[in-house]
Amino acid sequence: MSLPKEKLLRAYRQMKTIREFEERAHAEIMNGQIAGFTHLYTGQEANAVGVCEHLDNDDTIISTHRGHGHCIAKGADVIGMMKELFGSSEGLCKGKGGSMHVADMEKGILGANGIVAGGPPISVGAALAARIRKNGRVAVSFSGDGSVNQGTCFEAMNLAVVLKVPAVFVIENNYYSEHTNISYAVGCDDLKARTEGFGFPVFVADGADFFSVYEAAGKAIEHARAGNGPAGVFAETGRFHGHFVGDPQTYRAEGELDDLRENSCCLKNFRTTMQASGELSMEELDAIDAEVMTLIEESVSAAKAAARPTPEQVTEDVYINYSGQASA
Ligand SMILES: Cc1ncc(C[n+]2csc(CCOP(=O)(O)OP(=O)(O)O)c2C)c(N)n1
Ligand SMILES: [Mg+2]
Repeated sequence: MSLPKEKLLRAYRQMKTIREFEERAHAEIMNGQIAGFTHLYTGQEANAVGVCEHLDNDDTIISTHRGHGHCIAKGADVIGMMKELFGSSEGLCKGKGGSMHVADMEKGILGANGIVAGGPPISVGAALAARIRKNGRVAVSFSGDGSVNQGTCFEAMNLAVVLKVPAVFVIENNYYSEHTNISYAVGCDDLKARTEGFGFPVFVADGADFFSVYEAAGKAIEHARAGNGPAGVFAETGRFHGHFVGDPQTYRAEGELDDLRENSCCLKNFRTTMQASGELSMEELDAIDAEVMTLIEESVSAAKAAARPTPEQVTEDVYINYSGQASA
């Protein structure tokens, strides 16, 4: 698959930004600088970027508890996100969302979501709004292998077909739901066929390969945008950290993590593909690496220096009245 150079550079930059954001967040959590429960997306970057590179600003995404990567890929401001993780009132959600509830309506980011399979129904609502308004938007939900046996996921998939709405269900199979392997949790061994049973096409991707995800997501999004109803993407992927930061990961096989980092790294795979095709030089990619490291450093310094909420601000935006006036 051949893409314009600008697009290639951007895709790599986005994946690298997610990787370094997550690795730095990990370090800052371990240092005690970031409070709260955090799930890192390291290893899965190609999925978020391969999908979001097809989306416009006004298309919507809904994410999961492992949502930093989806938000960055959809265009969330990295400094605003780091401030959010640090609980600053200057954060994207004034420090009240934190890691698991980053949102930015201006960017079509309807929010990360702590409820497993809470996203698919929301994306059907967003897709129905797009269909009624005839604005050509698509609504993407990202969810994990742990979401696929949830009733909300089934209901959303069925309703999307019935209403023929432009919803795209992206399922990232990282083989674990918390500490339980998919082989134990899912009763059938052909999830693609089971999902297609709802009545929409599902495109399969290698989640460690940006180009594979980009191609599969392109077909699914084109299908939905053209008014043919929902579509799905199934990507096999791997998370390089535990379920949450601090997870001792005793359920992993020996050598599993080393193998993942060595053989399922989307950044390494991207570099290998570029080296073989000659479309980008390693120097160009190194320059992006350096710029990303500077941005991440800047985001942490800004987050550490940023204001913390005052006692008065803590109770702002807690309730809303439906005449449109926020109340304390
Ligand atoms: C409805 C619901 N049930 C259980 C949980 C607890 N929980 C949080 S994350 C998680 C596992 C999700 O696995 P998966 O969907 O594969 O996503 P991953 O963590 O692998 O990204 C569970 C069971 C929850 N948050 N919501
Ligand atoms: Mg999973």
